[in-house]
Amino acid sequence: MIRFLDRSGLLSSWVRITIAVVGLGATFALAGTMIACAGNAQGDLMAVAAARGISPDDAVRALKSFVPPGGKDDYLLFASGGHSGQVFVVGLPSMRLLRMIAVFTPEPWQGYGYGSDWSEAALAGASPGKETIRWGDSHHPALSETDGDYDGRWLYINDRAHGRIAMVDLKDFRTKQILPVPNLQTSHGGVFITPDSKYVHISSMVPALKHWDPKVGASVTVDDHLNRYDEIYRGYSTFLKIDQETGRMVVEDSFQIELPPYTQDLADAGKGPSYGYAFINSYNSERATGGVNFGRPPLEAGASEYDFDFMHIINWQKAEEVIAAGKFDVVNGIRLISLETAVEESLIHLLPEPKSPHGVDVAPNGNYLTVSGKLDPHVTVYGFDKILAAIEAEDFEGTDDYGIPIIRFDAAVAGQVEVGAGPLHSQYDNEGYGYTSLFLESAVAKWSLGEPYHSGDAAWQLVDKLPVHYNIGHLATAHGDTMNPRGGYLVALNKWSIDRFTNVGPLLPQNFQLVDLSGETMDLLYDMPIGVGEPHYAQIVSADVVNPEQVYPLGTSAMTGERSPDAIDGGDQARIDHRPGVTEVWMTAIRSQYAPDVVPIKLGDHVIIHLTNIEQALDATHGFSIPGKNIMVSIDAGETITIEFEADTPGSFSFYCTEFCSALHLEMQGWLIVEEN
Ligand code: CUK
Ligand code: CUA
Repeated sequence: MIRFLDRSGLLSSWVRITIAVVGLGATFALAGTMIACAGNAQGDLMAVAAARGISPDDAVRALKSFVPPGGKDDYLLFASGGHSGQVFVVGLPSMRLLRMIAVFTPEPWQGYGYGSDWSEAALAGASPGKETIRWGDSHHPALSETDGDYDGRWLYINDRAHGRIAMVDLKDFRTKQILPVPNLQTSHGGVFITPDSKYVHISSMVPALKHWDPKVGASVTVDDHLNRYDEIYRGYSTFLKIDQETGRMVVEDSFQIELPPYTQDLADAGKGPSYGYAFINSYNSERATGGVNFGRPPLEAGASEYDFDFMHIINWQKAEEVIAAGKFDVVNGIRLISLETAVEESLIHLLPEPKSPHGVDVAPNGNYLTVSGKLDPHVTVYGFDKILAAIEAEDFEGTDDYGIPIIRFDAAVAGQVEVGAGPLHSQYDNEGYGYTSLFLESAVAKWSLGEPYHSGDAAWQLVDKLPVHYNIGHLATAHGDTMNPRGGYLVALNKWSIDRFTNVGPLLPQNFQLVDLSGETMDLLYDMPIGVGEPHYAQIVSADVVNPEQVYPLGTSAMTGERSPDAIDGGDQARIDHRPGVTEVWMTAIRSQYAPDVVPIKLGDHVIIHLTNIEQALDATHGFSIPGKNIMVSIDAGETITIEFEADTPGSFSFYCTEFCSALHLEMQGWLIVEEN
C-alpha cells in the first residue's frame, strides 16, 4: 500500500512538471485526478527520465501502455506468423508476446509434430500424399463469432502457400485440425467467419486447374496454359461448415461455388442487413498468364490493363437452397456448384472496384463495404442497400465473359474518401470511423463513414493521418471485424523496421506499432519488434472473452477432449506389456519421476507409450524426449499422450523431461533398454 501511494505521488508530482513543460490538455486531465497526492519521489522520476533521454510526451505514452509486473493485459491480439507458419498471441496494451501457437510448422516446445498423437493427427490431415509438407504461410486469422462478436471459442487461419486452413481450439490454444481444402491450390485473403460461426470461408487465390474435368484432364502443356487459360482454370469460394461442438470443419457438410479464373483475394462476411452474403475481391480480371519468355507481357502489366477489377457478391444462403435442391456435383469430396449453375441461379453478381483492390472490409452495421485499390488514393465505400437495389432493378452494365451480371459502379457507391497513397486494409472503431493502412505512404488514415454514423459535411472526410514505420500491411482495431468494435487501440502491422531497432542483421524484425485511438488525433504509443515471422493479419479480442482451460481433467486426450482409453490415474497403475513384435507401456509423469522409469524393449519391436501427466496444478507441464529419435512431446497437467516409434537400434537410450518442472527436474529421467534378444 505504501509502495502504491509512493508510486501515485511520484506520478502526480511529475505530471505537474510535465504540464509546465508541454502544457498538454490531455496531461492536465490526468494530473487533475492526482494533483492532491503528495509525492516525494518526483526527483527520482525526473532524474530517470532525464538520464534516459525520455521526453515528457514519451513518458505519458509509456504510462499508457505500461502494465506493471504481475498486471494483466486488457486485450489479446492473435497475429498470423506468415511463413513461420505459426500464430502469435500478444497482450495489449503492454505489447508483450504471451504465446506462440504452432499451426503449420512443427514446434518442439509445444511437442508439436515430434511424435505426440494429437499433433501428428493435426499435421497428418495436412497434406495427404504430401507428408513432407511441414511448413505453411499463415495469413488471415478469423476468430469465431456469436451474434456478430468474438466469442473466444476457436481461431481459423489459412495457409497461403498450400490452400489449407487450420482450426486452433482456444480451450487449450492448440491446433486441432489442418484441412487441405479440396480443389484449391493456394489461398490468400479469402478467409472470414460468418457472424454466427456457421461457416468459415476460404477461397482460392491463383485459379486452379480443373483436373477433374475430362476436357482438361490430368496433364497440361504450356500451350494450354497460355491459350486455354479461360477454360481450364477456375476459382473457388468454399463454405466450410463448422461443427458447433468441436469447432472442426466438416467437409461433407460444406460446399463450394465455382468462380471465374480471376485471382480471388481478400474477402469479408456480410452481417446484419448483409447477413447471408459474402464479398470477395479479385484482381487479374484480364486473366493474364505471365510468360515473358513466350512473348507475353509480365503478369503485373498484363493484370493492369482494365480500369476495374471485380468484387464478387455471393448470396450463400441462396447457394444453400441450390445445394438442398441437389444442383451440385461432388468433386474431390466436396459439393461443388458449377459456374454455370451459379449464374443460372443468380448466386453471384460482380461489382467493379478500383484497380488492383486489396482489402474489402464490412463496417460494423453491415451496410458499408470499404474497398481499397492499391493504385487509387481513395477508399471506395459501397452501400449494401444500394447493391441490393441495383440487383433488384437489374441496374447492370452487362456481364463478364462468363455471363455474370456486373452491377453499375455508380449505383452502388455510397462514398469515396481520398486517403493517400497505396491504401490496403480498413478497420473500424465504435464511433463510425474507418482506419485504412497506406502502404506506399507508410501511414494510417482515419476517416468518417456516412449515415447513420456521420451526416452532412462530417461524413466521408479524412480526419487524421499518422505516419507509421514502415510499409504497413494490415492494421487491427479492438473487435475491429465485428458488429461491436471497441475502439481504444489500433495496431499497425508494418513490414519494415529499418532504423527503428538496434540492427540485428540483414533480416530485420517486423514492427507492430500500438496506436492510441482515445484522443482527437491518433497517437503512437509503442513499437514492438516481431523477430520470429512475418505477420499479415491480426484480430484483437477483449481478454475476458478468451477463457482457456486451467488444467485438463485427469487422463484427457487433447485430440478428442475426452478421457483417453489409455489414461491411468497413478504410478501404481503403470505397466509394461510385451507381446510379439510390440512393447506397450502405460506410464505416468509427476514431479519428479516417470513410472516406469526403466523400460525393457525387444530389438525390432514397435513401441507404444501412453503417457499421462497426473498433475492437477496449472502450468505443471512435463516434457518427454528421446534424443536421437525425433521424439519430443509436451504433456500438460492432466493430459494423456500416445507416442509410437520403432526400436530399430540396440542399446540404452535415456529419456528425460524437457520442462524445468521442479528442483529435482534433472532427476526426472529414465532408460529405454533395447535388448537384442
Ligand atoms: S495480405 Cu499481407 S498485407 Cu497477404 Cu492480408 Cu494485405
Ligand atoms: Cu518434469 Cu522436468
